[in-house]
Amino acid sequence: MITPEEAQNGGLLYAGHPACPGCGAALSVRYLTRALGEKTAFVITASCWSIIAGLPPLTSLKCPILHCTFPSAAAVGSGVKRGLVRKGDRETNVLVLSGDGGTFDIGLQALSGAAQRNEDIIFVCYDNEAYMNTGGQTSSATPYGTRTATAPFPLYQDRPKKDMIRIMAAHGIPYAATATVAFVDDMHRKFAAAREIRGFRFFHLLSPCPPGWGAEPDETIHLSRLAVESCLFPLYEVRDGEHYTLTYRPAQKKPLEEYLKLQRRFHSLEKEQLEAMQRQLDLNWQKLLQLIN
Ligand SMILES: Cc1ncc(C[n+]2csc(CCOP(=O)(O)OP(=O)(O)O)c2C)c(N)n1
Ligand code: SF4
Repeated sequence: MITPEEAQNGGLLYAGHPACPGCGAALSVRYLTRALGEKTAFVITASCWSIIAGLPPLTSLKCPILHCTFPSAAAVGSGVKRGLVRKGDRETNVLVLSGDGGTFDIGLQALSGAAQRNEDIIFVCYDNEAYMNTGGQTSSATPYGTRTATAPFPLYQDRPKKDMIRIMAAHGIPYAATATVAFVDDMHRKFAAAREIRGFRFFHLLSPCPPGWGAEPDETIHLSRLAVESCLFPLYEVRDGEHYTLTYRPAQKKPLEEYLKLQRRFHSLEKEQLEAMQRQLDLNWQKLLQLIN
């Protein structure tokens, strides 16, 4: 549980950063760095976060940052960590921060390699469900039914979202977890736990993006909560690739439509498509419950 002192501090993120109002990706980093502490170094891929981190000599993060290309992210993170250890620093957390495009698509090869080698790094995917920094193109994290810049009306994403946690768990890594900004205590507890674990740790953070999702900036927390309460984005963790634990169980599952109707990216959906999405969600939720130990 986050302490009152921790809740007061802004983590490693300065105020006045250039993210859009209501940016879930910026909030995620504010919260997760409260748990990781000052001895953290960031490796950041090309993404909105390379802008949010600030153009040198300005910075929004109170820690070292290395910007890298998409495909190399996990390899660069591994190299930074090994270099620090070589210099006698075993303490600093090396955190690779990447969007869903950089994680689910372009960086997947190096990510899989680093996970398989069990490199001692924390890989964080903030998932805004498209390539937002370049105008909102479809990624393989974009959910079925979404209108994106590369799927203009009347087209929409017609493939399901990749299940990244299951892909990472299949590598047998020590720790993988989902988290999102409406559940600050849950996120804090998971990053505090990850800090104490050695080896590869992976986080999938659902991060609402008001301009990209066609949502109001003050709805970010509400959307994040609805995603969890509808069981669209369950909160859980997986240890050693096989021990699945649900960290929050909604008392009553909310209808998916409540979440979708607040976002213009879903407004062209027909009733049949909405029903198909609800059916798929129900199936995914049942499949996850079967994995819970
Ligand atoms: C190999 C490569 N392809 C394309 C680009 C252009 N590019 C820069 S940022 C970006 C979008 C990144 O999307 P994502 O990883 O989802 O992060 P977000 O922008 O949503 O934060 C793209 C396509 C690039 N820098 N490198
Ligand atoms: S486009 Fe979205 S992810 Fe990027 S800074 Fe703005 S709100 Fe954040």
